[in-house]
Amino acid sequence: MMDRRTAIKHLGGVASALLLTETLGAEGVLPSQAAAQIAPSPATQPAAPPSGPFTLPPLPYAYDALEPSFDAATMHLHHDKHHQAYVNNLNVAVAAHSELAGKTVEELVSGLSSLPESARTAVRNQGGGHANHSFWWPTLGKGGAAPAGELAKAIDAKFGSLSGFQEKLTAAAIGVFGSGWAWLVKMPDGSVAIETTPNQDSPLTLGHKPVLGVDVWEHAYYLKYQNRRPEYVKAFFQVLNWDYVSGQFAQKG
Ligand code: MN3
Repeated sequence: MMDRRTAIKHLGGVASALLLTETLGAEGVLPSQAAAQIAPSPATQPAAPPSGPFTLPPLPYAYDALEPSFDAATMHLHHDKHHQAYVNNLNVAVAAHSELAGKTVEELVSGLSSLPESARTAVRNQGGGHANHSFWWPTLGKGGAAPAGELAKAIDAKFGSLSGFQEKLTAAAIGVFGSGWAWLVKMPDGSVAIETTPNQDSPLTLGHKPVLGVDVWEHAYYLKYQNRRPEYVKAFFQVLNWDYVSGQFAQKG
């Protein structure tokens, strides 16, 4: 019978390495010790993002409140993951800029051109994402089938009718190439207009106040509607909270 040394000599390199590993395992390395050797040390793990100054606002309704138009799974993903990521990334971006501390995200996005260049792109993208979504959630819900008061007058003056407005906003939303938003905004002269923004750019950067908007990033609809953006935009009008939007419009300067 061959002894062990002779046996290893007779095996190929890979097989002998395997045999050697087995032997080490048998010599009493505990599984927990082995795991500790494999796991990265704490020093090599990325630090947790700063928890402020910006925080994720809770949804002002249940995750399934907009069913069946907007499904609960999409709302969880959209709010808890996508919006949270904008908040986290914005906190990282402003952590290196003490001069930005104390500003609201709306102030940051409104004053993009005055920001230090090293912070501008991050505030534009991450701050825009935080501002746009924070604005958006409360405009959804079940409340009113049509605009009221000053907003109803402004929409009629600009678009002739509610259905005329809905047609034009739908066309604008469907026409956004790639990711972005379609908005109804309030102009400095008090009139309303439809505009689109790419990515997470905010109308605030242009000096226009969002009145309502449609998020046409695929993350907003792909789970339920896949590539059918027109169906999603139609569903958006089913969950637009006209009472809230009209009230906000009447309050704004
Ligand atoms: Mn979104």
